[in-house]
Amino acid sequence: MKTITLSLVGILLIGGVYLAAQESSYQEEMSGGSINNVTMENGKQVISITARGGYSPKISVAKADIPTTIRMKTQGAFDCSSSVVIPSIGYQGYLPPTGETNIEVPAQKAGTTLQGMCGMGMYRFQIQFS
Ligand SMILES: [Cu+2]
Repeated sequence: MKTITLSLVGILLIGGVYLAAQESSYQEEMSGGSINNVTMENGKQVISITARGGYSPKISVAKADIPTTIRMKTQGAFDCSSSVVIPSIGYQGYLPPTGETNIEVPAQKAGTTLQGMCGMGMYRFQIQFS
C-alpha cells in the first residue's frame, strides 16, 4: 500500500514539472523577448526570422536609426508563411522552401513597429525599433 502511494506521489510530481515546463516555453514563445535574433554585420543589423507554419520569433526588438536586413530563413517550408508581406515598406515576396532571403529595410525611427505577415494575413510577426 505504501509503495502505491509513493508511486502516485511520484507521478503527480513528474506531471507537475512537465506542465510547468510546457507553460514556460509557451510564455517564451509568446513574448519572444528571450530569443536573441538580432546581430550586427558590417554596420548593419540583421534580424533573423524563421518562417514555417508561422514566424519565429513573433516579436523582435531592434535598434532604430541604422540600416537593417531582415533575414527570413526557411527549411522545408511549403505553407503560406513562405509568402511574406511587409506593407509599410512595400515588400511582397516569396521565400524558397529552403534557404535565406534578405529583405533590406531603411533605417526606422524609434517607436516604429514593422508589421509583417503571410500573404493571407493569417500568420504575423512584428519588429519593434527602439
Ligand atoms: Cu497564410
